[in-house]
Amino acid sequence: MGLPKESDFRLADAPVPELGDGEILVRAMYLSVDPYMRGRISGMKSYAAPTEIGGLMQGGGVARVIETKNPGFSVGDIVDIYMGWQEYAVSNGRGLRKLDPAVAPVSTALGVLGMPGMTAYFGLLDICDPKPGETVVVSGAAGAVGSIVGQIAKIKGCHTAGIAGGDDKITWILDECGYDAAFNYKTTDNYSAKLKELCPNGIDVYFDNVGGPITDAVFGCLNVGARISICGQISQYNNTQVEMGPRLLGALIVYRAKVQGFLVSDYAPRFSQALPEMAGWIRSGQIKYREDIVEGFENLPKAFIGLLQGENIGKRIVKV
Ligand code: NAP
Ligand code: FER
Repeated sequence: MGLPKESDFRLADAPVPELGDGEILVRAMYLSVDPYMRGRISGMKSYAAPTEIGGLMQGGGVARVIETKNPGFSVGDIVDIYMGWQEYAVSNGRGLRKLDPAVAPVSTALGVLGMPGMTAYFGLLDICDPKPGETVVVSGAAGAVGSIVGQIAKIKGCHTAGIAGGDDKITWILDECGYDAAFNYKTTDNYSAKLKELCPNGIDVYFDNVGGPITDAVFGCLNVGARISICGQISQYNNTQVEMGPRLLGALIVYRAKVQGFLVSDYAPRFSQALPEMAGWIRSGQIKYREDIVEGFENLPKAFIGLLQGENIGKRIVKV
């Protein structure tokens, strides 16, 4: 309960298993820290399977093949692999994606060209279907997902407003990610007044990464026919007591708005179409991304705890 502490984590040694036929051994290059990992260690029911006390923290990684008994892989191949917070892992190769460093830096497989990028893509386009001229508001707008959502909305011809928790974050999303408007929720008292100022035509689409009082304020500024994508509720992940609510659902009647939660994994069959489109937008300069790289395997817990506190700009990754 509450914000995890470094003392909740333990670094442990274990022997590297012998390879069986068809298996590969990989060594981690980059490991991901993501907000959903909080759900694994909450003791509450979550869509992410729990990590038991003493178990390995699960998560995505980018790793190099260092030994192989699988004809589909060569030593030196770089793969996107769900390997958890460990330096070495054995895999049968199923479900691994080989990465080409010539296409993009391989670390992007954990960010813009990986799970968070696909979350932005489908959570915006599939759930909200933004139309040219509409106003799109994004919370968590300077993070791995939110920074990409605003840029896709811009590509679709929308007016975009972002909400994030730092002046440096606001500068980055305005100057680099092309958000039309933005505000720092940590230094703004009246979110509702600010939203009305920044979105004079009302809000047609809301991409919610955070929940809580920010989302309450957006609900009061919707347009008729608004669409709301519930991507994450990070403001609630460290709560020690479940908050009551939502209480503002009357707004959905007034504005005949639609709210939908989604999981990126449900779109996995469509990633192979969306990834090349995203890569094209990066090449054409229409999508900018930023990685927030923390060095050192031993710093995984610290990097994860800092992510939950908003230390990161863009996608936080640990370089092993
Ligand atoms: P991220 O935004 O890069 O990092 C998390 C950010 O959350 C922090 O930088 C911090 O930024 C913000 N935050 C922390 N506490 C907050 C609070 N009390 N109120 C408002 N903001 C707070 O993380 P991400 O990987 O892109 O994930 C963003 C959200 O998407 C998360 O809620 C995550 O669970 C969700 N997600 C959902 C799916 C899905 O399939 N549904 C997939 C991926 C991610 P500030 O400085 O702005 O506070
Ligand atoms: C997944 C579905 C959802 C997944 C991650 C998420 C790593 C993230 C959800 C969140 O951050 O709330 O299959 O795989």
